[in-house]
Order: sequence, then structure tokens, then C-alpha cells
Amino acid sequence: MPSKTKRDAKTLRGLDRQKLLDLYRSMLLARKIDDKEIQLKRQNKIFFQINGVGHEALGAAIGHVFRPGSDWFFFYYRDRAASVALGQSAFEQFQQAAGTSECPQSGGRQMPSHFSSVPLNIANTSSPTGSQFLQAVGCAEAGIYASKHQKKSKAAKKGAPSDLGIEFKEDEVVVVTSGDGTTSEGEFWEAMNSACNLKLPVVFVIEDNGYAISVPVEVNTAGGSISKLVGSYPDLLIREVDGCDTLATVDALEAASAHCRARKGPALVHAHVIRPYSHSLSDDETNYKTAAEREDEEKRDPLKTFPELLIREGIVDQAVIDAMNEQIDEEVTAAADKAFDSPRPKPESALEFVYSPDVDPTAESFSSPAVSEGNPTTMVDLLNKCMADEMRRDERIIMFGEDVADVSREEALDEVKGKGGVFKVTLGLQREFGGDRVFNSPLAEANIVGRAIGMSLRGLKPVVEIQFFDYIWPAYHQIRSELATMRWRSNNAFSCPMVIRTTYGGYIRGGAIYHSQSGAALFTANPGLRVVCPSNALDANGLLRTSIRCDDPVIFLEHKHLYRQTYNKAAYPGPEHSIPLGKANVVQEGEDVTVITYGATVNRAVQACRKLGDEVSVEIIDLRSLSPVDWDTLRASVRKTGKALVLYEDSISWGYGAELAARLSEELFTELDGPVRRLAATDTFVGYAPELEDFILPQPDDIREAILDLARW
Ligand SMILES: Cc1ncc(C[n+]2csc(CCOP(=O)(O)OP(=O)(O)O)c2C)c(N)n1
Ligand SMILES: [Mg+2]
Repeated sequence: MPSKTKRDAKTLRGLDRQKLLDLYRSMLLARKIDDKEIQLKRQNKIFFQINGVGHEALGAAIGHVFRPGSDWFFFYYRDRAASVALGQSAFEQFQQAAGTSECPQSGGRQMPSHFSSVPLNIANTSSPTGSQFLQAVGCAEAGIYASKHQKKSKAAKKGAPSDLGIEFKEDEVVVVTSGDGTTSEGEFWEAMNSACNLKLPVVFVIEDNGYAISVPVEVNTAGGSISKLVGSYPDLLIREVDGCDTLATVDALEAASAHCRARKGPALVHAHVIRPYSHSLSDDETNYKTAAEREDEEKRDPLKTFPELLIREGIVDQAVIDAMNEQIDEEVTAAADKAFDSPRPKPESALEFVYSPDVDPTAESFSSPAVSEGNPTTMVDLLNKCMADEMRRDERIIMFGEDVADVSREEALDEVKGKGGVFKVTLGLQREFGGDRVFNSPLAEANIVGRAIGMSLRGLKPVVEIQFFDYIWPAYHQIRSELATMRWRSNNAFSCPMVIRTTYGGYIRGGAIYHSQSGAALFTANPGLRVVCPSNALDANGLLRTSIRCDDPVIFLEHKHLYRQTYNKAAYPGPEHSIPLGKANVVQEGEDVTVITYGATVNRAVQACRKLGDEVSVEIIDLRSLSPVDWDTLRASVRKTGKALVLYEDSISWGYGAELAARLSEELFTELDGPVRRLAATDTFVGYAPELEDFILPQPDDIREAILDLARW
């Protein structure tokens, strides 16, 4: 071993030669991967390219300050340098560009620069800008919950469950990055609000390159500075820094990291960087950036300034820089070649990992009969009892939403009865399980689902409530783009099993447009989601249990009108009652016509049949689970009767029943004795006046008519 030279001993801002060279190496590797990818794209060997050029000093500093495998990272597409600095190899990056089957980031499913790593705790990156913020908040909450739980269970008596199976470090932090333009997304502000309110260890790193594609920062951000704008958030440490100055950036991130590790609150690092290669290969920034502006950026390029600094300060000489350049060129070429020699995805592998390969919620093992005790009670009560039973059994279950807690100010618990949800479905759960497990969210639906995704990524099991289906839309982006896709897009590396309970539907007299919606098809149209809809109290209990124990995200639709009907009550079925998903219930058997329905129209079909008397023999099928669908039961019934009426509460056109009708017509064409008919709501919204509501929604008389009409064929 050569003895240490004077140069080895020299440090810059406390960083030794090796650390400084490591920083440079990450920056250089990232730049060269981008350059190589650009070449490959121009040769049509890869199909997309987006670069992280100009963001490398910041990325290398992130990798230097934070801890892969114990801190968590929610990145966006410019974080190539951060990813390699944390430990991702050039080969991993090229595998994604080439779209290989063994690419650990997505198995050929996502574009390049969608970073992801289980061992490094880089949560799977998606393409929508800004959806990562709330997930980072939830991820930080999961770490705090696991830590508190550990402490409690150590203190608890023997036999108490002690381990949630969630790995965490006492001083861990969550890093979330985005561009300047993305801070205009509402979810950024929702995340800031919750991170500050809960004093969470989240480091927001805003990589401000001055543009969102062609839109300059002052158009996106009032006053042009995000760090100025967030100045009044409580407990937020703010650092503004030149993100092209590697060492200043390390200092800023160190300060943020220390603030968060000491649990003083979140931090925001506003780093000014450059974007000299245009937004992506599909963009040419000369169309909107002046030559002078581009020249200024060029001067700040960290790949120029940092090695110059190292040489100027006597840390290295040009030969070291040249040698590193050569070595990385070779590494990059070899990694790219290896990626192109790697196995390609089998086309049919596209069907894998839409859902969990481990837990099949349609399996017979989820069929556990009711062991009934006590008097019949309501759907609200049996939903509540299911959640209480499951929470006793599994301490990973966390419940939050608007008004779901009994009382946020816990000191009042002894004096008041508690709210427990606007329909009282969660009443008493906070009282029994405490405010760490059952709590109110801000009035922000994306906040609820985004945070739940971050929690479930780490192994918690959120069972969250969206107060009204009518107001689920701010969360729809999280549901459709993140929740439904997580397992598939990460090739089964990440998943977010959870339950989203929401109340839906009309027939409530006065619900009108914004308290009567029922667009189930907007959820069943998303691969990756399970959609469940009970029509009675007993099924609600059994289906909710399966949904909670299932390994997939479940949208659990609770019809408000059914919550307290006497006809659908049942006795408490015990703590193990469960019903597999995808198993319909034949409510009544018949020979002439099959009525296929779910939710509040099940009982309306029964009423219609009562009115029919013996005129027509009708089989009524309650789907119970809208995705997956019990096609076997539907086929068998329609084969028997030769006639099918699909009855649903959505607007008739494009509604849930359209797919059922299409499939049945297609598959059973030769066995049908009449057209597959649909009866549903009008193609309007639901009106307030009873005359309007009754006309809009299918009523027993309408159902009777439709059955008679079909029977005549
Ligand atoms: C929700 C969403 N809207 C629009 C886009 C299209 N898009 C991709 S990148 C981008 C600009 C982002 O700018 P900024 O946040 O400043 O990040 P930068 O690319 O400059 O690093 C846009 C509009 C997207 N991916 N997601
Ligand atoms: Mg930008």
C-alpha cells in the first residue's frame, strides 16, 4: 500500500479526497449514462430518453448525505445521479432503457429514468409529476408508527404482539424530490401541510432548473421562488442553495437531514440547478431559451466546475480526472452492451402482477361461514364490528379519513360520545385503539389516499374512508395512476394493499347530484383494483374482512341507503366470517329470466318480483364483488334462463352493466332467447326533488316492466 500523500490528507469543507472523488464519480457516471442513452435513442435502440443533466451535483450530494436502505427515497425522472450515488449500477439503468425482463426497476414495463430499488429503499417512480409527495408523507408516518409500536410493545406485558414486520430506523428520514414546476400541483401543498402539521422527517428537495418544459418558474410560482413562498410553514427548515455547487449542496442537505433526524420537523431544500440538454429528446429548448441564458447555464455546469475545483484545491490532478473519465466510459459501454444481451420480456408476461401472486381473495379459504350470535343488527354495525375485530387481530391496520375519529382532541373523550364518521361506521374505534391508529385527516381526499399508499408500501394496512363517493375525485389520480399500477409497474417489487371504504348511491331522498353518485365503472375499469359492493349487513361484514386480509387494493362501496335498512340486518357473525371476492350470491332461484344486479337494486329487484307473483320465474343474482366478477355463476344462470336483465344504479350509458351485457351477449349468443337488456339510471345526474330522483333511478315498477318485457321474447 502506498503511504498517504499530503494530497490524500487534504480536505475540502470537511470532506476527504475519497469522498470528493466519490461525489465526482456519481456525477460523471450519471452524465455518461445520459450521453450514452441519447446516442442509443438516436440509433433507435431504445425508445425514450429523459436526462438528468445539470442536476448531477445535487443528486451526488443526496447520495452522499442520505442512507440507502434505511432512509427512504421518492424520486422523479431527473434523479439519475442520486440513484447511482445511492448504489444503482449503470447496468440497472440501461436495463430499463433497453426494457429487459430482468430490469429490477420494472421488468420492461416503465420508461427509463423511473428509478426504483427495494434494497436501496427507492420507492417505485411513476410519471405523473407530484404524486410522490403525499406518499413520502405516509412513508414517514409508517416509520414513526413502527417506532412507537415497538416502544409500546416492549413496555407491554408478555404475549402482546411486538413486531409489525416493518423495518425502520429511529432516526430515518424520507427524501422526496421534484422539479420547480411540479410545486404547482396541489398535492405538494397538501404534503407540506401534513408534514409540518405532524412534524414529520420529510426532506423536500426542489430541483429548480427554472423551467417546467418551456414554462419559466415565475409563471408557475407566485414571486418565482418556492422557498420564499413556504416561509411561514411551522417547523419547516428551509435552505436555498446553488445546486450546481456540490459542496454547498452537501451542506444544505446535511442541515436538512440533521433537522429531520432530530425530529424537529420537515425540511425544504430549494436547489437552483440547470437543464442544458433540453427537457427531453422530444424538446428543443432553443425554441424558448435565449442564447445568453444558455451560455450562463453552461458556465455553471457542475461537471465542469467540480473537477476544476478539485484540481484548483490540489485534491487531484488532471490525470486522475482523465483516468476516471476513461474508466467510466468503459463501465458505461460494458453496461449498455450487457443490457442489450439481457433477456427480453415474454409478451404474455404482461399479464403477471396485476394482482398479488401470493394471496388469492377468490380462494375457497376465504369462505368462512357466519357463527351468529345476538339479535339482528345493521350494516353500519356489522361493518364497525368487522373493523374492530380486524384491528384487534392486526396492529398494522391504520384508519383515517374525514371525521372518522371519535374526537381529535383526545382529552375530551371522557366527556363526549364521539363522532366516528358522518354515518357512524367508525364509531368507538379511536376510543378502543387510540389516536395513533384511528385519526382524522385534513379535508383533502388525495391526502388520504396518497398517504395511505406511502404507508402500505412499507407494510402497514391502511383502511381509509372517503366520506362520499361524490368527493373521491381529488384522490382519483392517486387511485388510478399510483394505487392501481404500483405492483404491475414495479414488476411485483412494490405493492400497496389497502382498503378504501366509501359511501355511494342514491335513493336517499334529497341526496341530489353530490350525495348520490354511483359510478362503479370508473373503478372497475382499472386493472389492479378490486371493487366490492355488499347489499346486506352480513355480506358487508364478510366481504370487508376479505378485503382487509387481501393483498390487493380494494375499493369498498357502501350504499348509504342500505346502512340501516331493517330488511338487510343480520346477527353478528363472529370474528372470522369471510366471503371470497368474485363469488356472487343467488338471492332467489328462477327459470325464465336472470336479473343481475348489486347494491341497492338487489332489494328493488326482490320487490319487483313480489309484484310479479307467479307470472314469471326470476333468478336474482347479487354480484357482491364488481371486480372480479363471478362469470361462472352468471353464465350458468343465463344458460338456464336464456334471458338476462342487467340492473344497475349508474347512468345507463357506459355504466358498469355495459361490460356485463357485452360479455354475456358475446359469449352466450347462441344460447340466448332474447336480447341482453339493461335497466339503469337515466343519462343525467340525480335530482333533488323526489319526483326527479324517482324518475332518474330504477324503481321496482320499472324493474317489473323490464322483466315482463324480456319474458315475452
Ligand atoms: C401530472 C402531470 N402533468 C403533466 C406532465 C407532463 N410533464 C412531464 S415533465 C413536466 C414538467 C415538469 O417540470 P418541473 O417540475 O420543473 O421538472 P423538470 O422537468 O424541470 O425537472 C410536465 C409538464 C406529467 N408528467 N404529469
Ligand atoms: Mg423545472
